[in-house]
Amino acid sequence: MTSNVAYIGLGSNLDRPLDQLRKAIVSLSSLPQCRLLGQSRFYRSRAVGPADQPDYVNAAVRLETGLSPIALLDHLQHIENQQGRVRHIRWGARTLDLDMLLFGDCTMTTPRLTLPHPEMANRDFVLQPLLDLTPDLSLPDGRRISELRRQCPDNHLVPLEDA
Ligand code: J1C
Repeated sequence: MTSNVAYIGLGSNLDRPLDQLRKAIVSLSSLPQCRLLGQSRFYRSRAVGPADQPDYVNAAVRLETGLSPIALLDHLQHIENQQGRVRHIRWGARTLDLDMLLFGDCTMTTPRLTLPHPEMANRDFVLQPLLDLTPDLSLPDGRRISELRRQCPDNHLVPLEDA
């Protein structure tokens, strides 16, 4: 079996966000052909997008997986649906988002899946959790996550002490 290391970003700002993320991590850790290699700290972050919504909790996990990228995406969307993700307005409040940030060195652009995740480079709530997991991580094009983190806009990221 060929396996890859994938990084998944988690976000929520509705219905007890920290519980949503903890529950999603339990689901991710029991996916078929997958093994949870690590999880970041949990962070509170100010909403990017419309300002009239609660703060988010964000985190990331590192998974070893024998699944294909699309099969993994299917599972992520199933978990989102299980936790009651309703597609409201674009950039509005949400109970659970699961984003596939990186899948090995895979790069692809298809209607359902773009890798690496197109928006990760300028979001501190994605980059900092990745650095918790793998401080020397780089994108497939060689750019260092630590360098992107230094350059990206400040979104008032605060680690949750009691997480
Ligand atoms: C579609 N997709 O994207 S939802 C899906 N590539 O149907 C997929 N790599 O088919 C497709 N991973 O807006 C294409 N899905 O957290 C991928 N996110 C891929 C997954 N502020 C892919 N502070 C649409 N924190 C899909 N989040 C893609 N503000 C978009 C959910 C899954 C993330 C947000 C803070 C946040 C935000 C906004 C409102 C901008 C935030 C945060 C959606 N998250």
